[in-house]
Amino acid sequence: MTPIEIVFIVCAIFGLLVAIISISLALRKKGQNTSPKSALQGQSGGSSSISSAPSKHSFLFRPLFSKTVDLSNLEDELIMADVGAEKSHGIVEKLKASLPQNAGEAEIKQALYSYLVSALSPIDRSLKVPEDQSGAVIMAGVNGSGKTTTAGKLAKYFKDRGQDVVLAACDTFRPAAGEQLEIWAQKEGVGIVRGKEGQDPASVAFNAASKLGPSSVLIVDTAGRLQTKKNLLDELSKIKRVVEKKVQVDECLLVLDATFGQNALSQAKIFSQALPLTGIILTKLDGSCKGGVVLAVEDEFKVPVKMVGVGEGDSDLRAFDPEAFAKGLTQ
Ligand SMILES: Nc1nc2c(ncn2[C@@H]2O[C@H](COP(=O)(O)OP(=O)(O)O)[C@@H](O)[C@H]2O)c(=O)[nH]1
Ligand SMILES: [Mg+2]
Repeated sequence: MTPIEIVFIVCAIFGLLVAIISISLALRKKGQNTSPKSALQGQSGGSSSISSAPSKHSFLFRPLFSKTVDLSNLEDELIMADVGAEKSHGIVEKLKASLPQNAGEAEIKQALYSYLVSALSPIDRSLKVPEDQSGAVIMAGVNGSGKTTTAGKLAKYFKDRGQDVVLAACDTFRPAAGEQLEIWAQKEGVGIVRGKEGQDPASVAFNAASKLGPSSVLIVDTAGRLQTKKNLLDELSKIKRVVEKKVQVDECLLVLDATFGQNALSQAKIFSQALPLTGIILTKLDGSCKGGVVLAVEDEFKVPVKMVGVGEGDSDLRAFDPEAFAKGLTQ
């Protein structure tokens, strides 16, 4: 073998190795992009790359059905996907009216998609907090539903919109709750007012409302202990009353853990007695739940799902988009 032939063979082997490494790297990257988590989180990919402004089509819901559906098992499948018995029955009756008895799965899914879009799209789901004057948002919900986390995410949302934010740590029962909110305030660079342990939550809310500048947003994080039903009701309505002495309360948001399914509804009913709810934020949709609970909660509380929580990070809050919802559910 001549020296030229040896050089030629070495170059060929080297070239082959470079090609193999490039192909395997490209395949690995593609595999990451199509992992179940990023598919769930929609077009924007991982949570860190998602913009804070709740965007359209940025979160696809999980498919509603666990098996092939036809008109005979549709109602059961909807109930199993947390839609709720009454709502499921109503939907199936509506679909049956427009579908042939032997309708196949594709036809049923298409009809369900159209029904969902036409039923959910006309509802106004915007947050009513003005950009050019001060406003307030009160968070309510059972312990662990995601109130404090969502308050932090909302702080980022309003701050990114150009507004000053003051967080009111009104869960004075547990010191850890105030600390948790304090961490969010530091992270997002917004103001916070905390009280002493056991302090009247309404007085903390009032102090925080007194600190608002022009076009600032007050976000009131509250406690959600259900053991003391009467106290909870009194506490929440008093918080709203005192805040209103200083600033208009634009939103009373019920925070619900979607993974609780139907149980989330029965637990949260009490909050609609305490506050005139204006919207729902469904959290933990990145978990194992099926999105059917959206239909059930709107039916139960007669207020719109305005946003959904899809992770623990500050950018993991999305506007609820009926079309993406219907598309994901019926895919
Ligand atoms: N995966 C996930 N976890 C969440 C979401 N929202 C809140 N959490 C977590 O749920 C737990 C309870 O949340 P927290 O805000 O303390 O609930 P609170 O008791 O209602 O204030 C915390 O571990 C949060 O990080 C979400 O959208 N997705
Ligand atoms: Mg909390």
